[in-house]
Amino acid sequence: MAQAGTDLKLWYRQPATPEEPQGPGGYWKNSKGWTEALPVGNGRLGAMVFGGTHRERIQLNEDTLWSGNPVEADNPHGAANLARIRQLLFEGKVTEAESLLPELFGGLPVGQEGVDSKSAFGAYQTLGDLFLDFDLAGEAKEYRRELDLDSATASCTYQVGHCRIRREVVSSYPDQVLAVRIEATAPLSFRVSLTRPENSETTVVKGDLVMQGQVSGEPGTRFEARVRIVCDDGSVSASGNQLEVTGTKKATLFISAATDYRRPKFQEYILDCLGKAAKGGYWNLRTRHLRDHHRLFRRVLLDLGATDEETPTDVRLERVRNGAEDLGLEALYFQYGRYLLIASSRPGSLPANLQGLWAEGIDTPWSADYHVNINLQMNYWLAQPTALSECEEPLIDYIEGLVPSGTRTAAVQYGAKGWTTHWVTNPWGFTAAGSNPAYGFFPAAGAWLCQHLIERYRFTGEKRHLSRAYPTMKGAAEFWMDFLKPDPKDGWLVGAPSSSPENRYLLPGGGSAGISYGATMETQIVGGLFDGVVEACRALGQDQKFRKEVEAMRCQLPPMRIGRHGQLMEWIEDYEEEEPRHRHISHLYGLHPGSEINPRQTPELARAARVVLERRLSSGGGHTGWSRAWIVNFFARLGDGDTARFHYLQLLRQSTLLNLFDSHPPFQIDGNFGGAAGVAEMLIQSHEDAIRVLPAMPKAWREGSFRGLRTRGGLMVDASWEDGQLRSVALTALRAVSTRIVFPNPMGLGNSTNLRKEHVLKMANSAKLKFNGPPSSR
Ligand code: FUC
Repeated sequence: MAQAGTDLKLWYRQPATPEEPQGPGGYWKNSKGWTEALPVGNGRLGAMVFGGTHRERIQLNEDTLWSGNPVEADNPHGAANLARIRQLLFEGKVTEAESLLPELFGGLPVGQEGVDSKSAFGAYQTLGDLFLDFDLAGEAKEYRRELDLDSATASCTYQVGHCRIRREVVSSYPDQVLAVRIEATAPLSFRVSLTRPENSETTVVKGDLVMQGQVSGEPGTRFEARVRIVCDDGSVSASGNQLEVTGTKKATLFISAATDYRRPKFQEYILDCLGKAAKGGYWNLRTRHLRDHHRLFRRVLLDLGATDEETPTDVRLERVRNGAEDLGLEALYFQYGRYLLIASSRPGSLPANLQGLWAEGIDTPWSADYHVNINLQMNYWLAQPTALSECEEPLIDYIEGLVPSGTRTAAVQYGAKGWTTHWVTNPWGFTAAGSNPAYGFFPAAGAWLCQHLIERYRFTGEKRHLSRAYPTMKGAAEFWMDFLKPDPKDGWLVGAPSSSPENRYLLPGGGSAGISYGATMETQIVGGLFDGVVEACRALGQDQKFRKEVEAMRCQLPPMRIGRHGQLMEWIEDYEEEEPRHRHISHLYGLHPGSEINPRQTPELARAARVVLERRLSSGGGHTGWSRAWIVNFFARLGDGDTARFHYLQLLRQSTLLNLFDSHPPFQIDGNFGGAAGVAEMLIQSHEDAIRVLPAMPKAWREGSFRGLRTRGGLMVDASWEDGQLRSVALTALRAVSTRIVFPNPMGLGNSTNLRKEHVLKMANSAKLKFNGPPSSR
């Protein structure tokens, strides 16, 4: 499939600002140059390529390079104290409950608030930096640096004197190595070094450059990175702890790295990968890399009708910030989200963390961990609709991996069956509660993660996946079946204590509180989990007795209610929020990513959801990248394409760095993924009882097309439009399909003149259907 007509390159006329890596601890904000550098990755090995002319810096990551260790942080008295805390909340003694909460019920302090990489909670850290120091006399000219999303290659070309130089960097999934290819028109000489801010030593071993070390923790993750240089001409020699390359016109650096996190014999694994890759040579590696990447990336095409490959990306971004229209950049940002997911999450890797795969320092922002009160979930919103199901596998594995410690947390902390987790997790299985009332007590995080398990089934229909996921979903439901209790006023089943992530509310008598009971988001998430479990029991034909119990409890959850401003209430009472612009808009979970609220079946709640958005936005909300991205998805679900696009543009204008990374600030990748997911929501929706094509089409996207988007129920959809009118839709059934399809304007099957806005679909597996709109007025 050709990708013509769409922008698929980020490019620049200058290298990323060449900043030296700082020592440990200095990275919370990321160096300026680092967010100009360009990312490549294969899910496991990541690199940020600076493209320097005389000194190249390639900052490296390996997905399991985590400090810290497993730790039991559940409060051993939690279960015994729960009833008291709950009783105080039910009696309206919120301040008292909140003051006792950290001590009586909070998790043990292990630094899980994510600021100290030396704590047991740990942090995701840089692997180190690879430097290439070229012996070049004179200034570089005719410089160009780019990241080609279609080939997943970062490259730079320039000229010094009469020597033309081209370098390209790929991270190969099939070969599990990074490769740097260097070609020059005259012999080049350069030194190669590997460094890390702490805990490492670099030596030359049998001609390879080898960096080894161990980070803090008990016992602390051991790691190794190894560079092997293969030159077509010239020579390679050791010089202290560096390699020296002399007089080459063509050379390849093969780089592999691993830790003992998942492989006790990680050093053998590295040697094996390097040996195979180097033996086959760069061009064979590149061929395998392209085949692998194209298989995923080329499944989806988005063309918004305009492209501008002549203007550098930083200049385009600046123009958009100043109000210019650049539809090509809007399409590019969408595809960049898909690119970044392919690069940071592949079968066998850990899921994309707060920074995907790319982290510069030792004390990384929020430990670059897995926050699960929005961030990790947002990272995967685009996986199913944009045809990257494989890339979601690390998340599925990760959720399962939380169950053993989450079961302990449920038992120790709550005396409950099943499993749960709270607002932050890490690859060491951290699931305990925190001690801060506004964010530490979010036991609905486990249930929220389970949404990805059932949604994957809704999209793919994979029974094997569902059978595997069902025990995890059931365990999450069992926790809630134990934890929910009738509230004293209405008898609804509610969680207590309960929070609306990170937000606090004003108490009628003065002061504020972060906990309550039956917070709206929690109820929505638990309702969604129960629905998912019921659906899974039916689909698998098992556990019918349990299903009935779940159904019975589902009916007793509190209804969503509308408050004094006409807003959907965030808490069980109509409280005012302490921070009206709060970045978490948790109670709209039911609108997105849940599906309880929509303009057709629940118009009043949809209106109340809009009031929430208006109130947040009029107080300055949407100020973090991920929050803005969520707002894009909300408006798309409300069917308001123009407002959705306005916020998509705000994401580009206010929360996007020069390499198009999302900025919280600092860099945080969730906004990239959430923004791309928002575009998919504007183009196609399938969360109700029908497939809706162009459900939230912005007027500014006058003409265009997409190919390859996926829906729940198993359809692949291609569509094109002109003057805002849908012109053609092609459907491919990826399994037997039975649904309705709804168009924004009348469409007819094939060449039929019988045009309607809605059709009933029954398609056999692999069947194709084509709908056409009325003849174009042009
Ligand atoms: C959530 C958010 C913060 C930040 C952090 C990593 O808890 O509230 O804004 O994104 O995760």
